[in-house]
Amino acid sequence: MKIERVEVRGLTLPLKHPFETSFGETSQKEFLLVAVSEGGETGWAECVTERDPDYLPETNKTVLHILKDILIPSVLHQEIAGPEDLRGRFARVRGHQMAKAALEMAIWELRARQEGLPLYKLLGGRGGRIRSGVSIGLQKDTGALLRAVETEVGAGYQRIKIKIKPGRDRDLVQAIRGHFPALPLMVDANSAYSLSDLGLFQSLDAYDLMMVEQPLAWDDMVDHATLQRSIKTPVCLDESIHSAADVRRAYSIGACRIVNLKVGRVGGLAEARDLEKFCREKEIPLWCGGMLESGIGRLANVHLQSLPGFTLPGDTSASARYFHEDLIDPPVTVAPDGTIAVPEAPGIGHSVILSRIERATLFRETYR
Ligand code: OSB
Ligand code: MG
Repeated sequence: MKIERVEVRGLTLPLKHPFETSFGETSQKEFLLVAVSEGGETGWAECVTERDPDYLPETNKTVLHILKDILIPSVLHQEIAGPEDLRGRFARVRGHQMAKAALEMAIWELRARQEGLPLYKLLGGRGGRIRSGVSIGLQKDTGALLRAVETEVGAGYQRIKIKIKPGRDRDLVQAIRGHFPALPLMVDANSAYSLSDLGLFQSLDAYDLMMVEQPLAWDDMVDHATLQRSIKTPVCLDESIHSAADVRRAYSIGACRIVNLKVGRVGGLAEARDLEKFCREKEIPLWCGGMLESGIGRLANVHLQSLPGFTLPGDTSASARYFHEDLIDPPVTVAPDGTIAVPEAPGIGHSVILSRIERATLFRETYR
């Protein structure tokens, strides 16, 4: 392959409802899209960074810098064997996984279109349907949370995740369990706690949660291992996992029993495949996280989840939960049985609607 043109766009899309986590509230999604072209064909990918470094250190501006000054020059007009080749090319750059993933995923998508294959086939997935779960942000009060849970259970989602933060944790879980005793339920703390909260997590053992996601610091594994030894509920790592090697390390010290994979967080699809293989071989339950993606990133997650190592429902839910009008057509929909169809058309498999992208675009940079 020889990439002839790369376009990076900054977009803004209003979220239907503000999404609140322990690190803050988002009501307007600000994100980057990368488009790579060769011989009249274009591949698309979405970057998972946000404006501020409150989930992980990368931001839209650090990604722009790394793409423009380092990663794009390393691929533009160069002979590339294929998308698998990019990890090696990007290896000298430390960190910046989200920037690497955005460019790498666009090249995977381009390759899939060139070969006339759905992305999942290139990745070694099975196609068919994937199991969908849902992530519910912090709500204004417990009543609002219970109504949101009821709505999503009614929509068919196979498991419900709620966000927690100090002072808004045990009571929320207790209230949900009061109304939905058998619901597959989990909590995500986004690193809001420390080991001094051990008592809280021990008390959560009483509620039969599927897991507690990233309770402790975003850059920690050792404290998570201490916590996991002291509670029965499985710990799941999100923010702490930046590579397949990180999963190997976490596994070797018992820092978690379940893994959340986000392609942007691990630097791309090639790394994601290695991580999936490790989890499959070690029988570590794995699922795919989400970052409130538009349809472009959402569909890439759908394809990836048809790999057999994804044994638990992910955070990929319907486009309509987030956006009035998604950037793809048709939007991602979830069937009443809580599953999503893996597209069969080339690339991500739904049409990218350029007029909607144009309308949401704040700026655009083209490299030739
Ligand atoms: O921790 O999984 C997370 C959204 C933004 C940043 C971090 C997270 C999330 C979610 C939402 O939980 C998942 C989704 O619905 O896309
Ligand atoms: Mg999380």
